[in-house]
Amino acid sequence: MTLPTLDARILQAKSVVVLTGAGVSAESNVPTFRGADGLWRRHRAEDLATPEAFGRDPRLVWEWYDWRRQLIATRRPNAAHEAIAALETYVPEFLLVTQNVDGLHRRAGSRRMAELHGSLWRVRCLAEETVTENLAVPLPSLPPHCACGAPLRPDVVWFGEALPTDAIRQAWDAAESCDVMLVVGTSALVQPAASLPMVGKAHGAYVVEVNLEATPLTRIADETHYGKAGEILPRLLGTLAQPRTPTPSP
Ligand code: BV8
Repeated sequence: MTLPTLDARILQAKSVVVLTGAGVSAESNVPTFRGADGLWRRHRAEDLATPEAFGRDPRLVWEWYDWRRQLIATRRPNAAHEAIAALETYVPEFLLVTQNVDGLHRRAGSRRMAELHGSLWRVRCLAEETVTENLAVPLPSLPPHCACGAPLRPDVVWFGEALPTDAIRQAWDAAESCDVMLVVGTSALVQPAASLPMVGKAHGAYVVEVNLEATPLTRIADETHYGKAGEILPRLLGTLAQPRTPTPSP
């Protein structure tokens, strides 16, 4: 008995979740966290992506984020982002759950999305707690300040910080009820995001992993496809990776 192809399985699915990590942006030349050119290589996560680091040296932390914003501003979504954005238009109940903060999924057209770790392109006032979009590249001053005079922080989730409740609830609910979960470009090391595929599997989802290498998730995945997401997703998803052609008006 031959297994249904993934696109056929997705077409029969009512609900699909896609979980992405930094690997989905690698072919846009955005450095991943733990790869050979990884972001953490030049900096230790503990030194920069924590509230303690920000409290100790907000300027150093903002220099790192401003550098990442400037780099990502010159990058474009790749075929993997585009395939995921197209897939969303074919599935009745679809949720993209991303750990990425680079904004490339949104630029590719993804809309039904939970950003578990926030976004580099939003800032939060430490006094008013207000969150605003900020696309300034480079930032005019480091650390930037709110109009009220208080310092701003990146609206991202640092290590030791809780994830946004609405995003994590949305992701957990979707993982518990999806028929297919596609996991793309994550080392599956960072919690609680890394637990989502196990939640999906435990509730009967068919789990498909796309990665350059094996991860802690590989042993529970129903399928693992080794290679670059920008090459594999269009092949795996077939016509579902192509934007819907608008039906010509009669
Ligand atoms: C929390 C935003 C509690 C900032 C990030 C349980 C067990 C163990 C540890 C913990 C646990 N619970 C909590 C922890 C601690 C910690 C944690 O998980 N630590 C790990 C390192 C062990 N978790 C937390 O602190 C979380 N908070 O749990 O708080 C709490 C609860 C209530 C109240 C208070 C507190 C917060 C975690 C979020 C941290 N923020 N980012 C920023 O970006 O600056 S995490 C950071 O890592 C990014 O978001 C990134 O996305 C994420 C995960 O990494 P990946 O995306 O997977 O990237 P990576 O480079 O690792 O891997 C890339 C993969 O792609 C590789 O597998 C590679 O092979 C593959 N690849 C590369 N190229 C391609 C490719 N695949 C396909 N195609 C390619 N071309």
